[in-house]
Amino acid sequence: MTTKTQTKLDTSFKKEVYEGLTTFPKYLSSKYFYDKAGDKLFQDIMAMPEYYLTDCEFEILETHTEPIAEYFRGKENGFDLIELGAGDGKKTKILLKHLSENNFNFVYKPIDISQNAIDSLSEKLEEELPNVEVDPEIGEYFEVLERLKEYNSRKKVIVVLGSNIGNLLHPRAIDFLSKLKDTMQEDDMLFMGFDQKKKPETILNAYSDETGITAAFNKNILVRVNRELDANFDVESFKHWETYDPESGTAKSFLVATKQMEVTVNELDLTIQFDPWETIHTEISQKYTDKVVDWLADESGLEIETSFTDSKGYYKNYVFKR
Ligand code: AVJ
Repeated sequence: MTTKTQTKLDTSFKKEVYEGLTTFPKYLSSKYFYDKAGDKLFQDIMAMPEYYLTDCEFEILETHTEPIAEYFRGKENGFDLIELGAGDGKKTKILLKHLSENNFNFVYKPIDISQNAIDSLSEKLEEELPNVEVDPEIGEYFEVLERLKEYNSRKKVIVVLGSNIGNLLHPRAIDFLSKLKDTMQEDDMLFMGFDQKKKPETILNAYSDETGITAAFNKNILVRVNRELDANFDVESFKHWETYDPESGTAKSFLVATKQMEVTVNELDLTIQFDPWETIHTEISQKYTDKVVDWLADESGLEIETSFTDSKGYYKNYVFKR
């Protein structure tokens, strides 16, 4: 990571934490979950039986590897496979393996906000799929989108897995998709995972597991603020709480103060008060239907070419064109 990017992330972190803790109701952005401990906790989440998203997307990629790869295939000069929010790349590896074994001509460009994730992904790929050319980048989605415009000499396949778009409320999702569309040319495509609406219990369980992994993941943002901004959150006095509204399809995570507290954030010269049961909203995980994805695509100037789903119909990966 360049020093410039690092500084930019640092200042936006400070700015956003200040903003989020001084407005009412309080919030902290889920994009700051992913430090070293957060990356590890998210990997633990993906391995939990309750967190069906990972298994479903795995199943989709495994069952439909060939047709998906055929959508990716470029002309003579191949394609750039650009993955936003690559994380540990476990699921993408299914596709990479197939593409590599079948001599597709492509470069894999994983992009992630987490330096840790990118480092370990690059190392693993070098070991497991040495024939795949990997060209990683660190950055936030919107900032990376600008740079995507440079990849225009051949077909671009943009991949966003894990229902990562679910962290964005619809207006921001449309903004994101529109900006993706703006970087796309005629033959380019977008391959994106959207978690679907389903039985509310199933969704709630995925975000409030009994073992407390999701709770630890959510609270880790306070641990991070403590460490990086010299704050004194009493992390154990906050309770992880999840809600799911089956009408809007929005799952929301909160940290709830279980008592009156005063917290000092030294790096921000800030002291804040929590009333008993006051909340910090940390994350949304939006659930979708075909209708909603159709509407998002329409609003963004994209067209759905096809979609793939798992045997339970819990999750869908859509192929978009502009
Ligand atoms: C990585 C944003 C897709 O919202 O399902 C998992 C993150 N949060 N458990 C999601 C998450 C709590 C995840 N995304």
